[in-house]
Amino acid sequence: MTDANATLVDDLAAIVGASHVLTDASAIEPYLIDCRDRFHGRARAIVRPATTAEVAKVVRACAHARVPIVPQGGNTSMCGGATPDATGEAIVLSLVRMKAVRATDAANKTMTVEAGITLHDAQQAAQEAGMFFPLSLASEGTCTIGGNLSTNAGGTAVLRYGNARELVLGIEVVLADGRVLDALRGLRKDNSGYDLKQLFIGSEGTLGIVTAAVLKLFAAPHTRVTALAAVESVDDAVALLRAMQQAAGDRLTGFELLSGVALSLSHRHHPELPDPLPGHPWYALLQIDDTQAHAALTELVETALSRAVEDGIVVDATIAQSQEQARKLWALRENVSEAQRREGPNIKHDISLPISAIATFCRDTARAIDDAFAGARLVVFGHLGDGNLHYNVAAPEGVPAREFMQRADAVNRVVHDRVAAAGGSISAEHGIGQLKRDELAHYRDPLDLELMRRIKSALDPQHLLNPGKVV
Ligand code: 2HG
Ligand code: ZN
Repeated sequence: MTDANATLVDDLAAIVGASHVLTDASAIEPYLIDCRDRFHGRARAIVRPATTAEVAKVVRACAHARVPIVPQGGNTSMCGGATPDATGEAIVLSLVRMKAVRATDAANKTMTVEAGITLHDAQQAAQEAGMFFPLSLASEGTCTIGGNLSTNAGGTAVLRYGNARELVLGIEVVLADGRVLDALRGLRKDNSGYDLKQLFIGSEGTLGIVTAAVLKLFAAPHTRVTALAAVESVDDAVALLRAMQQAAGDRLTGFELLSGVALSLSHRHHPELPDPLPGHPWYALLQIDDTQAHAALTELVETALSRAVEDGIVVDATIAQSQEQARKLWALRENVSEAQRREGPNIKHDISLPISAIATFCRDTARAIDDAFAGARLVVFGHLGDGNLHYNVAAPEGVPAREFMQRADAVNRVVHDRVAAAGGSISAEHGIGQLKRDELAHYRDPLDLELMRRIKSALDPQHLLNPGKVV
């Protein structure tokens, strides 16, 4: 360790306590590798403050020493957004000790939490207060609210409740110079100038470090119906989405698409889960919720699905008869990503498109991938109700997964060119991180990028916050 680094580490230890500045190689390793094992970074130290005031002091010390800071929550980024680069210049600022629920307000339907609370614990806290926080995603046991906000996380209930962006009324942010922006307001209407919080939400820790947030809560659902429908094509899945929206209105909370390949993969790794409608090319998993305890939702869904069968949109369908059956259907969906990971690395595309363009996109892109990379296996699933697909491409049978990953740039070009042509986005809910920085530069309008860089320079003139991410 150089003298300058030793001094900084001492200064940081004086702020957060020596036991919360980690430098030992084995202790820091988990913070340096992303959850997909794509990026192996290095860092001077992992620093774990317990309060906003400590975060502010750490940032001030680093700004003074010109040391970069990589903010980190649960380290579940799909794009290496929370992992430091390989230079070893940065510190990782882990927010996991900041997990307090600072306040709940039943009349205002809000809850103020710190950034390091896991999404699961935030959901639990809302439930204990008799309310509901709807953000829901597969990594909710590990990911944190700070990370959810920094990436504007989506998940499986966006159709009804919106992305993280729509679920936040106020935030507290430590700025690059160590000052604290206290915008922890719980207002549903506030037109007093620029909406600064929205600048920080989705900026992946490149403009400031979110330390707390006022979250919007909702009335808890008391009746829930989950159904799985087998369909012949993506066109039919889109037609079913429209039919269900017509039948259930905004009670349609989630509408997920799964290819037969994706569902079988999940099932292969979880043979204990049911396989109620085997052998179809596509599936839709849908959930309808009502705040009333005895809403006649099952009848509504049965009628809508029967009509869809009569109309030739749905081939077969099943409705979960118990909460346990519903949980298992959802587990089949939520385990797809993990099942894919167990098969080896794959080339992920987290894309969004106008829903009306999705079926054509899927047809054209499947053909183009097969022409260019014969035998490559598509694992397509995602949040059809939001126009968001995980269009993942895995190695052909017999080709080692790591070897196929070397073709990622060429595969990305085939997929993302078609996304761009259809007016879509190359990142729907996973963010940009370090994985998609070049793709962003390739596809975003130069004026968009110029404005982003100007905002970055204005808020972080020394470029110390999460360097190498987003822009
Ligand atoms: C999901 O929807 C996650 O399951 C992960 O966003 C997607 O692994 C993926 O590609
Ligand atoms: Zn997803």
